Formats: sequence, structure tokens, C-alpha cells
Amino acid sequence: MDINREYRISPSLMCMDFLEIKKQLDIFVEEKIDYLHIDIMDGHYVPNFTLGVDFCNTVYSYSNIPLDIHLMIDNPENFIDDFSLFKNSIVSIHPDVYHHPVALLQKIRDRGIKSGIAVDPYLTVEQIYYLLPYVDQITIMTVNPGYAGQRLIEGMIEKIKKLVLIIDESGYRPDIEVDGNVSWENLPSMLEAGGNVFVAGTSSIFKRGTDLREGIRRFRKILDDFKGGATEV
Ligand code: S6P
Ligand code: MG
Repeated sequence: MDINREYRISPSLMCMDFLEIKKQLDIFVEEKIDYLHIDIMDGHYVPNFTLGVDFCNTVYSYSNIPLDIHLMIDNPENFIDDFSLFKNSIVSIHPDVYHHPVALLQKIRDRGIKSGIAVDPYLTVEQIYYLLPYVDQITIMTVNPGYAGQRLIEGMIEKIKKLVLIIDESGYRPDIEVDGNVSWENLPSMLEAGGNVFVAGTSSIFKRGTDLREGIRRFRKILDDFKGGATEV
């Protein structure tokens, strides 16, 4: 894997304290957070509802931080235009939800933003091989889509390693995002496996009792130490 990879933190905004949104966005800006991970759920594809286009608009216009939009919805083809308005941002679809994912990914890139796929725990990395030319980021779901606060699904670290192998062989260089239970305990093995973008939720920076700024700095230090060759936490 490329040693010049960038390591990024993408806080999951569904885990925010919604009574303190502005304060937390200020911290993200001050701490130079790379992405804001926004989970979009429709109550059909996943059994939950979360955030929507208005929320994306509000946090993007206030913070100017690129959005990492994770669509967990049926009929994503109807909503690409709505979610592709944010410069330097990325829109990810679950490829198994639509008959022609290549066309959808092309459509996202045609809007001038980055395209991504989120890979459900049951899918194999071989199943997404032919999507590699069309994606800037691959999100390995390490929990079932739908809720924050779940436990890491067995086998998913192994899957990240397998993904690295097929990516290396392909010559494409998408980012590998890890989404779900990225805890202080799990982060080192997710890094070792080959992830480089990490969704930070209730397992780390939004953990009860954690100071958000300190949590981000602790997270960043783990990434920096890893990049610098040290893997100790
Ligand atoms: C799950 C969603 C995720 C969660 C994230 C929360 O459907 O896609 O992005 O928000 O996993 O983090 P944690 O640390 O609570 O698992
Ligand atoms: Mg997500």
C-alpha cells in the first residue's frame, strides 16, 4: 500500500449532541477535521431515520468542511442531484441497492464530486472488483448499517486486508474508509489492516464523558504515530 497515504478522521454527525451543534462544528474547524460523515437513512433500506439534505446544507455552509455523505436509502438514483452540491465532498452508495451501480457512480462524478461505495458486511471484496475504476473511496462497513453504538462484526478486519490486496493488484488507489465501532481498541488493527479514513462515533470522540477536542487529538495522534511508523497507542 502507498506509504504516502493521507489518514483522515470523519466524525459521524448522527452521534453529535444536537443541542450543541454549532459548538461542535467550531471544534471540527479549529481541529482541521477532514470530513464530516453524514448518515442518510430512509427507514426502508435500513430500519432507522437520521439526517437529510437540509442538515447537509446547514453544516456545510457553516463549516465549509467537505461532507462524507453515506446514503443508506432505497432509490439513491432519485437523490444524487440533491446530495452532490457540496464541493470537495463525497457521496457513497450501497452498490447492492441499485441494478446499475456503475451508472450511478458515473453520475456522481459527473456532478464534479467524489464517488464512493459502502460495502455491507455480507458482500465480498471480489463482488466490488469491477467498480474500482469508478470510486474514490470504499467504505468497509464493520457493523450493520442502521445504528451507531454497535459491536465490530467478526471477519471485517480480514476483509479490509483482502480489499488492500485487490486494490494493489488493480492499480487504482481509492481511499479505504472504515465505518462502525472504530474504538480506541479497534483502531490500531483497522489501521494495520489498511484503512486510511475512519468514521469516529460513539466508540471514540463521541463516547460519553469524552471531551470532543481531546478525543479528536487522541485520535489524530494514533493516526500520526502510525504514519510515522509507530503503532503503539
Ligand atoms: C451506521 C452508520 C455509521 C455510524 C457509526 C457510529 O449505519 O453508517 O456511520 O454512525 O458507526 O460510530 P460508532 O462508533 O457508534 O459505531
Ligand atoms: Mg456511516
